[in-house]
Amino acid sequence: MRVLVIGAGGQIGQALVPALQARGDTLLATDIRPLSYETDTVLLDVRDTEALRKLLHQWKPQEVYHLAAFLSARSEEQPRLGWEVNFAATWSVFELCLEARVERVFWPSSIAAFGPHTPKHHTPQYPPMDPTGLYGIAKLAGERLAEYFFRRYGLDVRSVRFPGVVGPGHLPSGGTTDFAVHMFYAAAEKGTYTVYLESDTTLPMLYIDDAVRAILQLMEAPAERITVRSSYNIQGLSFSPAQLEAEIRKKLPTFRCAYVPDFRQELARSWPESIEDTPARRDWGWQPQYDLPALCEAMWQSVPLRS
Ligand code: NAD
Ligand code: AKB
Repeated sequence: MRVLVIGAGGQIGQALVPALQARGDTLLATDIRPLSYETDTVLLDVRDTEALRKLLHQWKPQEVYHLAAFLSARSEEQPRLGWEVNFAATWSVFELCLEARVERVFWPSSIAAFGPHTPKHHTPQYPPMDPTGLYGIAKLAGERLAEYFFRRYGLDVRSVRFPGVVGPGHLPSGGTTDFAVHMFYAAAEKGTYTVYLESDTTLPMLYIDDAVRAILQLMEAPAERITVRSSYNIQGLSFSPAQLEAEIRKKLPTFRCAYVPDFRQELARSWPESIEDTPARRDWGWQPQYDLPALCEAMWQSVPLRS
């Protein structure tokens, strides 16, 4: 399989690229900045339509994984750029993939596409969606665009609404769920951490290995099994900052958090606490493997502890 990964330098890209390589794919990675790991790379701004067109026609990928994004907090700081990267560039990617006869496209949405009127618990696949943040607005528009490109042009776009992704080796930035990675590193390095959310803000989360498995399973499923052409709900686990703090304390008993909420609290409170994911389980066999103790155990295998 010839594959192009756009936005390969981020939290999900740096875990997905080795998984695609392990599958035997011939891969080209692109990002706007140099990657922190070794792989064949072309530097490219996804908003540069002509450069992307040229690359697609030269590389001729069968699959494209479009991961370039401005996450939720960063999109609040620079809303126009957030729209350009998260929505306008996604339009170009879909259009150019169609033109270059790409067989399958993966593009992730987010739990940020939900909003204050979305049911908070066991959020169904098709609830009311009224995102308040620019990132969520762009994700919801992107979901509609994905379905439109499939129905109107037959472009095989596949998508999941990722919860907050937690994994080692990459300190995420610009998101609202970043605390769940940062807390491990701060606990190991300093023994304290200041959380920018209220302690009881429960959010859906997903361990990185589950996230990568979801992408691979969805992309490998036969097209006729895919009944959701906007974006599939997937649930991993749910926890609040206080629950994560308590779990970390089992390893580091003196660890303490302070809670100083900022603007990200409003975004987090508008998102669901848990997700109902029957269509993903039924259509392509989604089944998460990590609960909170398993996630923490996996993180402690990689996060260096102070001696
Ligand atoms: P990230 O912020 O870690 O990585 C995004 C990458 O996009 C970065 O390497 C960045 O350099 C690149 N990028 C930004 N602007 C670009 C541009 N103009 N041109 C080319 N590249 C550009 O994000 P991630 O966590 O790896 O997320 C990947 C995808 O998954 C995104 O669509 C994101 O919205 C989605 N998602 C992530 C999470 C999560 O918790 N990580 C949750 C829900 C959805
Ligand atoms: C963010 O917090 O912005 C992302 C997401 C949930 O999409 N991690």
